[in-house]
Amino acid sequence: MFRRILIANRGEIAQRVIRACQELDIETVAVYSEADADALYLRQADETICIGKAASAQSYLDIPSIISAAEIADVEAIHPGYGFLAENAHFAEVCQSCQIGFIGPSPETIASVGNKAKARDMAIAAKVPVVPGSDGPVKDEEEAVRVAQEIGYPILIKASSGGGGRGMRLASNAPSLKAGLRAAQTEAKIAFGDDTVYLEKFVGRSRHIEIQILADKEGHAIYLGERDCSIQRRHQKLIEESPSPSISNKLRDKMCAAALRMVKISDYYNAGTVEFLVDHEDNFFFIEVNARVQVEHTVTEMATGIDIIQQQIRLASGEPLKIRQKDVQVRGHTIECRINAEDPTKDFQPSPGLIETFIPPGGFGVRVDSHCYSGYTIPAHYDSMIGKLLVHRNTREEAIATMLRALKEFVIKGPKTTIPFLIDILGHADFRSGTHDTSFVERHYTQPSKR
Ligand code: MV4
Repeated sequence: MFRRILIANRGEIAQRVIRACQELDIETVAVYSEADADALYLRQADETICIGKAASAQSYLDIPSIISAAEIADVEAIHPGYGFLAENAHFAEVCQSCQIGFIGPSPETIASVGNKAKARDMAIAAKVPVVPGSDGPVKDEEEAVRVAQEIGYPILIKASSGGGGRGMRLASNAPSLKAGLRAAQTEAKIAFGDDTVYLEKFVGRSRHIEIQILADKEGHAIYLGERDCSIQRRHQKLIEESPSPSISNKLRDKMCAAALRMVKISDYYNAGTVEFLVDHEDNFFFIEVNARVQVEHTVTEMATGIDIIQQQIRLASGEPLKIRQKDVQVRGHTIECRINAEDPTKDFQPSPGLIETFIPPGGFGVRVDSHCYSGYTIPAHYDSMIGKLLVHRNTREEAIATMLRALKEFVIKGPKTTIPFLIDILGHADFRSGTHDTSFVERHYTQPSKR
């Protein structure tokens, strides 16, 4: 087991990893930018090192600076969290070449599943259903138009190096396909340094269901049930839950088995998520693999009682997977709401600044993962998520009631937050009935002009 770990991240996930390490008697080294000097997680770490300026490129994305901190602090491994360098194969490689453990998959696996077109090819080879689409990247307009004719519009243009909705364009006919192709390639070149794109038939009225997996370096892998992440706004997840209110046990078993086949064919180890779409006829389609721990890993922790971060650390240290599939039980119902410092009355524009009062909710079945406190100033430089509120109860109805009570109890004075918006969603009939799909937010909360 590792003696000392550096957390190459900030905010609530840095705090989450520090807590996991403390319970494993592992010393922690936290890094921070100048904008995070008053962050709560720094007070919980054994050692703290400032790695640079507020801008992510000069701190949390600065590989030489993070590696230097790791060398100075003499750590044995780095936990990348999510975002930033978590799915950067080059960073994982640099760790490897510096004999520093990387708490995640191998650089090769990160690179292969990180190329969404290659991941599709692996899914096909593993007999995992994929959406009808192009056979690998499309070379030019002619090929794109021909493929689109074969599979039928509407078509989604996706960046091979994208993911999470970035670089995606929807086309409903040949002219919009040609325009969308150029736009997607330009955006992908700038954002990812790779302009290759592939096509998929757009699956409308779909639900976004992802399977959490854990795998060791000897090839033993288990699934930890699913998370339904269909409540999203512009590809940002807002509410996640487990189990999904809308899939049968038969469909669940098929998706979990498919997720394990993806793990096997990609030589995946550590924690990961296999993402699927489910259409309104209960057909499921592979979308992508997320080679990192996700924001919403906490939903699965509450649902199964398994500490995913501690499992990541154990697996990265070379321990075999000790949890057997038959021991994994998804109990009760878990719902998570992401709390963002954004103003729902102003098109969700970020609302950073001083938190005058911060009083998180508590009580039966409530968990709050947040790095905020009264007097903390939310910096403007990073993602607007300031915490996660989770509830775990025996039934979905009870979980919704507890979540509503907890959201109303949450006091955050100063910055605007999405709490009122979340309260509205939790009260909406389509959400409460569990019949919603990924178009829910757009359909119920987006002015026609902004659709
Ligand atoms: C799709 C899709 C429909 N058809 N692919 C979104 C980002 C990444 N996780 C995959 N995503 C999707 N891929 C096909 N062929 C629907 C989504 C999707 C989505 C798309 C638009 C708006 C919101 C969405 C929420 C979840 C999934």
